[in-house]
Amino acid sequence: PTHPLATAPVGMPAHSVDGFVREFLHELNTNQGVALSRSSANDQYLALASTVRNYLMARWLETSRRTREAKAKTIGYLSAEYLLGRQLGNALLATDLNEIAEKGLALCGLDLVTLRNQEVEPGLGNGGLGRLAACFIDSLATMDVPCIGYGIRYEYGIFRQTFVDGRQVEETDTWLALGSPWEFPHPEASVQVDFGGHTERYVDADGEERTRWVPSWNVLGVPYNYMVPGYLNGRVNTLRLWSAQATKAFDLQIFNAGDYAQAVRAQTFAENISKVLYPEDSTPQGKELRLQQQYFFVACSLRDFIDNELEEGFDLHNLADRITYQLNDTHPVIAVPELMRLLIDVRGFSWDEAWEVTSKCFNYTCHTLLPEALEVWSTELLGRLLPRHLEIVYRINDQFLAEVDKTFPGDGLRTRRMSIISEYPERGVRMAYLATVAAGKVNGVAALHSQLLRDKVLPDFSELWPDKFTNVTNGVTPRRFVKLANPKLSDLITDAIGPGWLTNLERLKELEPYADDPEFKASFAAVKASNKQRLTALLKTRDDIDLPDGHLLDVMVKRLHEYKRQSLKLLHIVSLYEQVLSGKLPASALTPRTVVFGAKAAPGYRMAKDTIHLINKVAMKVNSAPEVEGRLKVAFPANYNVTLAEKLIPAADLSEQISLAGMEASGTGNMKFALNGALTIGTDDGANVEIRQLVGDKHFFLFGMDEPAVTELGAKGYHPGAYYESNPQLRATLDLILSGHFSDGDPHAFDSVVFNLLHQDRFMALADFQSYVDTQALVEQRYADQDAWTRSAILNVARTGYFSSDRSMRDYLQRIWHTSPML
Ligand code: 26Q
Repeated sequence: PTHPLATAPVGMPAHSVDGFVREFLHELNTNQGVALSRSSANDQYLALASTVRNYLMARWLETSRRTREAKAKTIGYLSAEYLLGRQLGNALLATDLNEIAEKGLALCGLDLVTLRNQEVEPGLGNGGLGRLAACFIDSLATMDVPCIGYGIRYEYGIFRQTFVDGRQVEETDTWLALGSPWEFPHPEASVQVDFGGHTERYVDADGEERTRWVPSWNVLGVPYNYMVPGYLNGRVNTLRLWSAQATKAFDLQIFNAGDYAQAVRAQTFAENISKVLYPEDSTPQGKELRLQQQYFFVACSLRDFIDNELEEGFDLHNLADRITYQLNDTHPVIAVPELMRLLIDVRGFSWDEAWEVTSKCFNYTCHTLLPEALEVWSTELLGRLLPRHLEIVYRINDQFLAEVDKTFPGDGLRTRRMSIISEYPERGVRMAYLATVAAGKVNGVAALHSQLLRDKVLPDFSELWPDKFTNVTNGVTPRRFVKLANPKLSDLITDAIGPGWLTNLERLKELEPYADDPEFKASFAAVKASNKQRLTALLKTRDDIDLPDGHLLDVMVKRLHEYKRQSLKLLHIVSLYEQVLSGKLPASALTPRTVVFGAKAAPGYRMAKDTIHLINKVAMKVNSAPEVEGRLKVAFPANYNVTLAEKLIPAADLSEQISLAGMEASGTGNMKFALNGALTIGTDDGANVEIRQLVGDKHFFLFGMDEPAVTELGAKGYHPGAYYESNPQLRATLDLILSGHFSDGDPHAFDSVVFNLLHQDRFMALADFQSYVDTQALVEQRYADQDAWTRSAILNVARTGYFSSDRSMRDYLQRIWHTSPML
């Protein structure tokens, strides 16, 4: 280019109210094509989003230029889910434009909060794992680390939950319907992805035996780029989500055969691949479309980096110098044979050369301990969809088992145990084993989980490769979950310890002395009260729920799953209610408490859906019972999501983290609550263990069996019925449910939930019941002393800075990725 502007750094819009108004009106007029006076709230939101986006644009382009020029090592975060939450607030925060936007919009007669509420959050994830990915990419951008997040642009994210007669009903999530101002499609950079067919051997020009994959169909992956702005640091990384489209060749072929309708159907078939997020989050079904999704986004992502991010002529033997792929659970593990295939079949590498590179490029994070949550793909399906990849997996397995045999000669039992290929109930590929064999490092997501991963899930592997296993405790981004969600607390913290803590969260320690400062305590309590009022207003308009004033706000929000034990929380509620009803306890003895649930059930998970129904029925009864009026209330707002979390968590007094010990890999909600000054009632599970260690026993309500006790009880034989027989209060509680009291006299309405608890109770809710209700009584005692409670709440904030995802990222950088921020 010869024009001077063509090579100059991209201009940045001015940081002034006037400039902002000009840009905003320009966007409204030219992008939305409306005058301010005729514009809808959605027009205004879209124009505002574009305005903020434009402020980030120059930095985005500059980030990408600098990263290429420096040939810096990039983190390729491979995740099937990103649960991002709303973008506008975060973009305003990252650019320091909040005040300017507020003033500018006011000059236009508009209200920033109203416009922010127009945004529909991109719910491209199920829960913890997807939200973790969103926190991690936020932290990497903020820490100036080059990262590309790779994933799928689902047209429909996690379903919208409604309740009909207390039962969950799912509606499609049409997050794209009103426009999506945060994405940049790049159809010109589309990638072709092949499927099906067969493989062939042939001899190449050099006389080498080679393999060729002859696929039978293909689709196009269209990249959509999203900005990932660092906090006030000028870095803007990229999240690249792939959308599936029919290829020209694909429909032309059929079209030419004269079948127009068939060609259109083919289009639909291709586009189905990125149509919808699978809403199961722990018992994955081996569905073909799900495997198509996984291979689709992984194939696009590997090709994208090699073809577009590396300079021409780059020697792929050195690929590991330029990228390290993080496998977010097993969902992207098909990337391992895909990279092998690219190197061997396309680039002409030998097997050993390809393995040398591949085994340096991947690391694997495991997020579960539940055996049924480990992905196994049948070889029948894999061979049909990706025949070449199955061959490669077999060979990886052969070489791996040969290595096992060398280390443990003649130990056939062990080789069978460790095989990547399982033989029962059908022949399948154990994706966690494949990931472990290929990865440089394998990590769990909290200290306890990583230990159990070594000891119980992958013991043979940790014996073979002890140094491969490590822990990185999860974290959450304080930008979204403290600053954006809790501006009042953030101001209070800054008043006390000065600025800078938001990117150095361990500095919250400096708050410790303030836990004994009466003035600070009063302000802290006032912030909590104000957050409760904000929540009260929201729930009134959002759900027509009335939150009473002055209650202990007891919150349990997370996916509905038996191992998380929402049913145990429910038994506590019913137990309190039953005691008042039967006159065992005067209502006046209850600490006024509102329990808030938020939970989606996987649509095919019967027990989870029945539990939601039961919670809603109990809520209806309890909330209208004069006996507990003003003392006990249950609220279950539908469709818990990131947006609601941002309002709920800062208002909570008590955080419920009551999974059976050894079941919750980490939990990250637990961290968000503690950082916002809620006290935790929790088992010795996941990251609760570390939270309790940091905040101290006096400021954490521990109950229930620990993991060794759970294992012991399981070994000796667990009989839930015995607890029912021997514990009169538990019996009265379950009997009240069985009496039909909550189901208009129908005694069988909740048989599935109650009989499951009585006869199976896989997650031992009945065993932990007494300990739980006893500990809840301690909660009430402590809450009665508001001063002591507030002191504990402040210490929870002061002592949990460790749970910043910035710290998690530092751990990954030092111990797994071996790279550092760009200067
Ligand atoms: C897999 C295959 C097919 C269909 C669905 C899935 C699937 C999807 C999502 C399986 C699992 C998930 C999500 C798992 C998850 O969210 N795990 C949580 O991860 C958090 C972050 O590490 C932890 O804090 C939680 O403890 C863990 O439950």
